[in-house]
Parts: sequence; C-alpha cells; structure tokens
Amino acid sequence: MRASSFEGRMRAGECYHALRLPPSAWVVLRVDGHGFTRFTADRFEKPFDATFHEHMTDVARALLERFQGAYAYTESDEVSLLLPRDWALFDREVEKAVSLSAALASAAFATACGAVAWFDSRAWVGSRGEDVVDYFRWRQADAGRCALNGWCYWTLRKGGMGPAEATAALHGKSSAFKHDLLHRRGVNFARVPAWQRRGTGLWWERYEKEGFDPVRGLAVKAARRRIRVDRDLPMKEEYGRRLARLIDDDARREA
Ligand SMILES: Nc1nc2c(ncn2[C@@H]2O[C@H](COP(=O)(O)OP(=O)(O)O)[C@@H](O)[C@H]2O)c(=O)[nH]1
Ligand SMILES: [Mg+2]
Repeated sequence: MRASSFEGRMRAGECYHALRLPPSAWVVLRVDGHGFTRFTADRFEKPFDATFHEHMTDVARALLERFQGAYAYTESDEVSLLLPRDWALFDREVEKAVSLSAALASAAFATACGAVAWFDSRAWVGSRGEDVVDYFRWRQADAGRCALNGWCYWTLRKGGMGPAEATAALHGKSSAFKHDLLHRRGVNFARVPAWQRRGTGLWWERYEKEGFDPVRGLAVKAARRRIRVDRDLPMKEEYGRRLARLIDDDARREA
C-alpha cells in the first residue's frame, strides 16, 4: 500500500473539514447548555439565580475575548456570539468554530461554577445587517417569554402546585393573563431585574488610558479597549438601534 494514497483515503473521510463560513457573511455562534434543566435543578434558585447568570456572563466574556467577537448576548443557558464580518480565525472552518466555541463555553462555565457542564454550539448565517438585528431581537423576545413563563410556573409551584398542575394552569394562556396571575400573587413582572427579562449584552468599548512616558518624562494617553457589560439592555426598537450602531462600527472598521 502506498503511504500517500492511504493518507489521501483517510483524509477523504474527514468529509466536513472543507466546510467554511461564507466569506463576508454575518455569523452568530450560539452555545447552549446541554441538559441544563437537570443540571440547574438542585444547584440554582428557580426561576432565576444571579450567580448562574454571572457564570453565563463569564462564558460570554470568554467567547468575546478568545474569538475576537463583535457582540455577545446571554439569556437563560445560552450565549450568542456575533463575529465581525471579516472574521478570519481558524480559516473560517465551520468544524473549528462550532467545536471550539462549545469547548470554550464548557471550560469557562465549569471553571466559574466548579462542576462539569457541557455546551453544544451551532452557527447562524445572515447576509444583511438587518438580519443580525432581527436575530438578536428574536433571542431577546425569547428571553422575555421564558422569563414570564418561568416566573409564573415557579410562583405557582412555590405556592403549592405540582409540576403538572402548574403547567396546565399556564397552558395556552395569554401574556396579559400571566402578568395578572403574578400581580395577584404580589409579583410586578415589570420590576423583576432587567437581566432576567431582557438578557445581558457585552461588547468592546474604546477608552483612553492615562500613562507616563519615562523617556520623555511626559504624561501620555493611549487608546485601549475593554469589554462593557450591560445588564440593563434596552428592548425592541431601541435595542435594534443599539445593534445597528454596533454593526455600522464594524462596517467602518472594515472600510
Ligand atoms: N435554576 C435555574 N435554572 C435556569 C436559570 N436559567 C436557565 N435555567 C434553566 O436552563 C434550562 C434551559 O433550557 P433548555 O436549554 O431548553 O433546556 P436543556 O435542553 O435541558 O438545556 C431551563 O430549564 C431553565 O429553567 C437560572 O437562572 N436558574
Ligand atoms: Mg440548554
């Protein structure tokens, strides 16, 4: 057997390796905690736990840094990471982007939490800036819906209902009904922390760092960037405008 033909035949079995993210497309990598319904059950407060959300924010920060992302958004057990359009890490290989984002999320979460947890990952691809705005508004709407449901479900459970009874009491009910249900039990949903209803966003911001040049004996200013974390995001159209500005910045940087 010729070594080179053997090598070639084995390499041919790596049939997904040539897959690349389309050039210049917007890409969002979304990691999601695997089996987190069970994982969180005895470890964290229901429906929301500030420590759990901080662990997820640590995951988002790690992804933004290591992948040099443009924006990260976390809600529940997921993080969406927007990549700059000219993103060139790992030669834009899909397998690398998906597997390494899941691996990094798992490692960052396990380090923060002190327990083994694993994440899956998928790639979303959009061609226009408007698609990206829609994507993040979609995830934020999901956060709002899940927060309202979670608050209702756990308020009923803590009030003495069993799982099936609480699920049946909410089945097919409108959002107005759910707000009212909470209100009657002393919870004003509009007042629960914004991160629970809207998620948390992270992005790079520029700032000037004061320094001292010992050679010239002068105070100097240097441009730096750092990660900004917003746990009180705007919503709907205003959130869309915020995202549109972020995308514009990315386009300007590329130009
Ligand atoms: N206890 C707790 N659970 C949470 C929190 N945030 C998200 N979760 C749970 O994480 C799960 C996320 O949903 P999903 O990904 O569909 O479930 P999975 O397939 O079991 O990972 C839900 O069961 C949520 O209740 C939190 O702050 N506290
Ligand atoms: Mg999950």
